[in-house]
Amino acid sequence: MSKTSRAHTNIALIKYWGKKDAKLRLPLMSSLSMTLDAFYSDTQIEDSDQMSFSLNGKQIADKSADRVFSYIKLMQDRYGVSGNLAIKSDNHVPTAAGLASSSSAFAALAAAFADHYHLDVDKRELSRMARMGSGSASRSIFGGFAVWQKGDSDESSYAYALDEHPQMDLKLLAVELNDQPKKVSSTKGMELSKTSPFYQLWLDRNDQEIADMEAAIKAQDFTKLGSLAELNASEMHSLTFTAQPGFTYFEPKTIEAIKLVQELREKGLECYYTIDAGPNIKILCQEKNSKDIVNNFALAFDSVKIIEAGFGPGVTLLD
Ligand code: 2P0
Repeated sequence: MSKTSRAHTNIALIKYWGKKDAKLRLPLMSSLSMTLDAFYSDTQIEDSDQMSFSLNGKQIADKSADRVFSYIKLMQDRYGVSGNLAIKSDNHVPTAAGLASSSSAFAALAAAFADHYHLDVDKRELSRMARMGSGSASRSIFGGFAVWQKGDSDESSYAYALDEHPQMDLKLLAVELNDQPKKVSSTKGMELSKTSPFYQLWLDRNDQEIADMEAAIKAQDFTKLGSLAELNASEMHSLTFTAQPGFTYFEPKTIEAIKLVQELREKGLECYYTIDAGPNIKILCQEKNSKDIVNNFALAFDSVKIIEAGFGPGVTLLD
């Protein structure tokens, strides 16, 4: 049996939104993220007489199990190993977080796979392995701030740690506005977005956006970091509006929440938003303001669920 591997989810501050190679999951741009302490996946693998996948204690036999099994097959072929496996995963990523669990799930699965077969892989290689399960999982191998450099091949596309133990005062508030499953998958949304007339501009701006964000992190400049993250998320969502045909992940409450963030900022309660491939908003703020921001959201939205997260660690094997 493998040890239990634990990986945390991450939130992209500069986003991955476009694939160059869907099979290898090579991205068209580099991305930069914050790993989050509040949300994680635990995974264990053992030999078995047939392939099985259980999630949060329940046997799964749907599309998500097929995705896990085809990933295992891909990794077994890559490393010349074989055998049926029982895969057990526990996701500590509440729906209320509005965060995709695929980043922590595939980072934990890659690490459990490497441990089960005693593969001699370093974190860079683990990041490449995780990338092939889900692009954003490449970044969850590392704690703190991580960069996934796009590269142009399987060998050169991996994440690395920018700062695994940041001293910066930065919190993320995951605000649940809507708990319905998203209608357009990330993979589909990325492909559709390529038809936007702004898509080339999105790619052209990537190097500068990464460099600017790295500088903001180095300077521990919260205002710069928040403004850049908000702009990058808005650029990503502009691609969905301007795709042919256009679509959006936003719901009416998403717009209300964006306006509230803008109002709070004007009142001196500094905060910024970022939004992934769904209607929920994540707020970047400093510890001193987080309670006030939560209270303002609770007043504006009935029975809203908000979870606060700080910096999380990279993937680890538990004893
Ligand atoms: C990100 N997202 O950088 C971007 C921003 C959503 C918006 O990565 O297709 O599940 O498995 O490689 O990693 C969500 O997509 O995509 C994502 P696949 P993934 O975090």
